[in-house]
Amino acid sequence: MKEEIMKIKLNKNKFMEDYIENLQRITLKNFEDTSDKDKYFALCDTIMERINQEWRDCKNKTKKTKKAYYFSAEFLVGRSLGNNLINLGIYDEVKELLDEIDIDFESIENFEDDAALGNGGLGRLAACFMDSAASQKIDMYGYGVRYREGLFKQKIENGFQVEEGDHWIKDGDGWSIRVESDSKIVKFRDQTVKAVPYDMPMLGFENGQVNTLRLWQSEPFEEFDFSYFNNFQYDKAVEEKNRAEDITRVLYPNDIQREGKVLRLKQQYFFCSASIQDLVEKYKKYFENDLQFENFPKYHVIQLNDTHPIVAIPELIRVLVDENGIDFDRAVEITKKTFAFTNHTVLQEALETWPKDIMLEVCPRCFDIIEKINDKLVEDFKAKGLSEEAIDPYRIIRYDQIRMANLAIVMSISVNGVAKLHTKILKDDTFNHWYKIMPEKFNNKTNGITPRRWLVYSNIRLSNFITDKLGSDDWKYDLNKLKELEKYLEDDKVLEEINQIKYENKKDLARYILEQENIVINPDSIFDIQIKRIHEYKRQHLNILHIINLYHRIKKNPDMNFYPTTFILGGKAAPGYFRAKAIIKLANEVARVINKDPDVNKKLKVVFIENYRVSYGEKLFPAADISEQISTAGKEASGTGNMKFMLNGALTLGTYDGANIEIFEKAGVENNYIFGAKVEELNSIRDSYSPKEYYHKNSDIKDAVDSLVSGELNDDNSYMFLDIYNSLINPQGGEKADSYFLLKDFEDYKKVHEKINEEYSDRKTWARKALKNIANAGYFSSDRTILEYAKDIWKI
Ligand code: 6GP
Repeated sequence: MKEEIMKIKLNKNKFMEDYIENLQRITLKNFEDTSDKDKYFALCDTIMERINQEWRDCKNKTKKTKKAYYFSAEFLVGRSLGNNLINLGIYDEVKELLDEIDIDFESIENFEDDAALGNGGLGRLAACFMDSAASQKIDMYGYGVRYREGLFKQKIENGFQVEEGDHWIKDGDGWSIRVESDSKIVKFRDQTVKAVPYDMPMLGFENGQVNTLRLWQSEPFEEFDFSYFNNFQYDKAVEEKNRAEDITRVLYPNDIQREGKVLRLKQQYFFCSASIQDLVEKYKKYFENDLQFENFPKYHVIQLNDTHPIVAIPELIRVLVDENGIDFDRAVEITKKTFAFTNHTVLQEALETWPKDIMLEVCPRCFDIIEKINDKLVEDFKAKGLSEEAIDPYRIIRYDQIRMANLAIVMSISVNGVAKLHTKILKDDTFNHWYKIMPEKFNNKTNGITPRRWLVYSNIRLSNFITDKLGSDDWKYDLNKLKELEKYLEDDKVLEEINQIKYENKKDLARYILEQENIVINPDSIFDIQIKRIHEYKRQHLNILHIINLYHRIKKNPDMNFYPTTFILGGKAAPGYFRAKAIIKLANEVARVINKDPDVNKKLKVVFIENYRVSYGEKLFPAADISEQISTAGKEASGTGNMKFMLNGALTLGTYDGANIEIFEKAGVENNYIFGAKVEELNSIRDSYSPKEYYHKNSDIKDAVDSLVSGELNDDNSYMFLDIYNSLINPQGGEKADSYFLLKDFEDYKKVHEKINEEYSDRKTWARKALKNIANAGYFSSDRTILEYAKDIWKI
């Protein structure tokens, strides 16, 4: 294995020469006069030149083998510079080289804007998969959208979230190549646009493999419509251009929640149509002499990342039938063998349905095709003697709504969930009717994360320590090797080193937080971190209610035995999700009150991170003692932040949910902190649950909940805290009280926090638990996940 691994050879002198030359050439400035921005872009260029040969080789090699195509509306890539240097195996060398000419690498790195072309888990998973596929030498191409504006930037003003645009490429894009000649025409009912691909190299880890992430940008079909110009209708010409560019102008900022807008379906159809055309066109070219569309699935498998790209299914049929003269039934058979579908959440509000009229407005031919598939399906069920009622859950179209997941399940070779429990819920509940008639399609692929970005790059101390202890860096290629670290479980010196590394990372984070948030935190305190999108099911408000109650208890009893703790929260709320924004306001208000209170602020600190994003995460994960994973059981499909924390030696404080369960399984329940009701219990009490009972019986719960409306906390007349209060015990307008069971789990959560607080002082035992977690994180490498997709689903 190792022999195959080939670093891109770095000829230091040549690199330096090229770099300086690029710098001066692209800026027309002398070296001394160049800015950080200039230096950053010249570095991108110099690296892109170095990988060009490998990239071309990968694009042109072994054309006639099966390849995987990952269709996703989101790729949350983050920054690329550091990661690319790591994967090329030249990170340290380049850093040194720049140092020699007095360039501070960190400020250049900080110049790069995150490519935030995704909302959260689903998009970041896609990016981890790109890294792992290349690192495992799997030919996988990503297809998506090149949003001009990525996920909004979050400002916190007076404790409220305020959204700002994220024009991430305003200064240029050092990592993409515009491939004009591969442009496609995409036709909507009311407009025709040009889809222009921008290719980003996806580098394997020290192996010479370069896969491609192809993102489509929407542009006017003809740059200027001269007929308008000739008629002096300039406005009209500009309007057309804007209308075309609108399609990929901005990423919809809803995570989980669907967005039933025409423009959203246009985005989906836009990138799916361009991508399908791309595949079919290339196929025809390569198989010119022996063109049989029956063989298309022998060479292509398309993985659909949730419901967003499902419209690619009717689009493939359309292209085969309308543009290549294939008979409809044959086209359906070919298509059925080509697609595979991943579901990423059981929350009903995410399962996309499109109203017939919207689909007719965007891509009428796709509606035709879906209708035919639906008719055939219903006919088959009727032939088998099923009643109308029994057929109902299977219908793709019902009451003029198109149920995209049903379309994907009928038309795919595989349906998978993203953690064991999640897949079980899909089978037993969400898609149970399908599971009953096609059990063989259903399978689990527990998520993973790339160890390159989330350990090698972001936690250099721990990474070097592991290499040192294991005597080689083989673990970077096979993360299961971390298991060997268990030989140090009883080695006091090594355990001390683990604590020391964590401590250094916490000092780094404290410095960064002081710089960014202007809050002083103490690296000797416990760092307890919850970072993820803000959502009721993730229960950040459980965390905050507990902090409020803790604050009150410390105030009442200043001598209470308590290990100083810093609670850190971060995450964005969808702009239209009032209650999630209320949770952000609450976190900031609680932080304000506690941090300024001299009675407690030596023991308790609360930080709300502004604008949490991939690059901020790279600083937070390495510095955590406690990883908060406290979703209502059954709601978090998997979670992947939980894996990043584990790999970096944090202990999980979590519910029996998503991949937490598998983390507990691998690292041992005794090395983590589990609390809360299991999904079976919640299912059994769902109808009888009364949060008021908990509220009245438990004085700590009452204390915390009442503080929402007591006047102690100020929501600036936004009624936000009242809204949270009502959601818990005083539901309005048909809503169910506390549907995420915060009050039910509160006492248990409080107890487990007490346990953590007590046990943290035994530093050696703590380090041993951290080591247990690190040593057993190998399973959660996305290398393992992607190999499972390749073997079980893609058969490549
Ligand atoms: C997320 C899930 O909420 C998260 O649990 C999982 O780890 C992640 O996907 C990757 O599988 N789902 C989404 O982000 C989403 O938008 C439609 O689902």
